[in-house]
Amino acid sequence: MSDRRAYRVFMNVVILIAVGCALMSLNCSQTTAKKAKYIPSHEERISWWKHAKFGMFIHWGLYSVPAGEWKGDSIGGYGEWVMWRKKIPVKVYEQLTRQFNPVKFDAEEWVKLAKDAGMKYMVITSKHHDGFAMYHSKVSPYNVVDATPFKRDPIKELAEACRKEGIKFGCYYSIDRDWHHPDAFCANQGEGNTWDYPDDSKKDFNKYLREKALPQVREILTQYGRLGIIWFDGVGTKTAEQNEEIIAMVRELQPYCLINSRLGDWKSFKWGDYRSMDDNKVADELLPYGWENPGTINKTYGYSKNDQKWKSTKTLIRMLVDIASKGGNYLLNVGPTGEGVIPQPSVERLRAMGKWLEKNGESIYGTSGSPLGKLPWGRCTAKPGKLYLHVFNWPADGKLEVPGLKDKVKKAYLLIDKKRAKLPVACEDEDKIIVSLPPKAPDEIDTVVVLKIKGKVKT
Ligand code: H79
Repeated sequence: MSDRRAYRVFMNVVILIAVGCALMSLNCSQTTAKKAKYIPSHEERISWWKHAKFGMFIHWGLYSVPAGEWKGDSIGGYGEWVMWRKKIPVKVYEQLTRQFNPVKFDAEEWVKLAKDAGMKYMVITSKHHDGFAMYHSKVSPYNVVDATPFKRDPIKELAEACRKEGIKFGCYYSIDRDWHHPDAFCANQGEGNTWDYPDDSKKDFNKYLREKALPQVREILTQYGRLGIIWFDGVGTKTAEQNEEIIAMVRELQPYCLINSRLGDWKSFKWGDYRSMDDNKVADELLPYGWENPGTINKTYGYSKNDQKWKSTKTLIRMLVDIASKGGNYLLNVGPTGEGVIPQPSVERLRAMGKWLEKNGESIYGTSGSPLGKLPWGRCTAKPGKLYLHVFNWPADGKLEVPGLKDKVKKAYLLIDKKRAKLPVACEDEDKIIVSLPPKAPDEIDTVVVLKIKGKVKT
């Protein structure tokens, strides 16, 4: 073989090896691409949420400006429904954009409040039924950055502040309802925009879905980093196929993002990762799946200046405990003003809840519901090897009866007692024990007695 020929053969081999390597690396990168599409199991997705138990819901939008009043009339009920209540024409409601300039808004402050309250996640309205996007949307100019003097993107600011503070961030999106869009037909008769767009037969719901709702959901899922939850609401019109399509989109773009059941259903748990109960509804008993109470501190979600029916701190703490004892989460709402301020009565109550959780958080976070059924004096939450007895009504004789427990109690003590001094425990009969308590309740709202149990709890 001439030198030239040998060189050519050599070069051919080099080229072959190079092409081979390139192909292999392409194959590798395809494998990586496949890996990136890994879909975590339901358990993997939901474990943080199950542990979290307590989150902040925020209803904030154009409706926060009229604040539950229209032309001097107080609307009562839900402030965020003012457009529907007063049948305000789109063209008139749109004028609210000019007044939306919440100069006092401070994302860090809101997130810090959630943290002080002991909340572990936050869900804010990115679009409510009024159709106004509270984030920078390219799909519709009817959004907070392009249409208001404020010009800032609160969703972006909150997402960043949450990331910094270790709070999971989620967005609420009213998907089937949109009073601004002429095609958003509403299956629940009368709850759509029937004043601007009276003829339902002319509405092409699919058009609304394709040109607004789905592209906006895509924006939310791609513009703000990892979302903990996409919280759908305003439902009842989409078909099962449309629901499936949305789930597929969420899973593709954000494999770890939770979807609540209101994607497709109000009254049952057919869709999504966990069940959102009706507004302010608590399950009657321990449920075998994740559920959440979307609750209000007063009556309204969106700010309403005449709604002063504030639940007491005692009620709110006991709600949280009741919900946890039934295996649920509490997504407790605040309705900031048009200036961007969370009402003081909400702030005070949330801080008080945080104080209680600082001392008693062990009996809430990461717990499962009560294995004991109904208890006459309060509620119970559980962790492996431990029961937390939440005593709402302190027994006058200092004897706390715990019915239905078949296990040997290794030790009983008060959760707030740093020394964990033993409380005397007597075994009355096979499945009832009696814990002797101090004469006065150390915490009148809820004193937690811990029972250390041998092995798994048997009831
Ligand atoms: O965002 C909050 C509510 O605005 C929303 N869900 C929570 C989280 C919600 N959308 N629809 N519904 C609740 C149920 C519908 C309730 C209604 Fe009514 C009863 C519509 C008409 C009668 C309540 C009372 C709203 C207006 C009057």
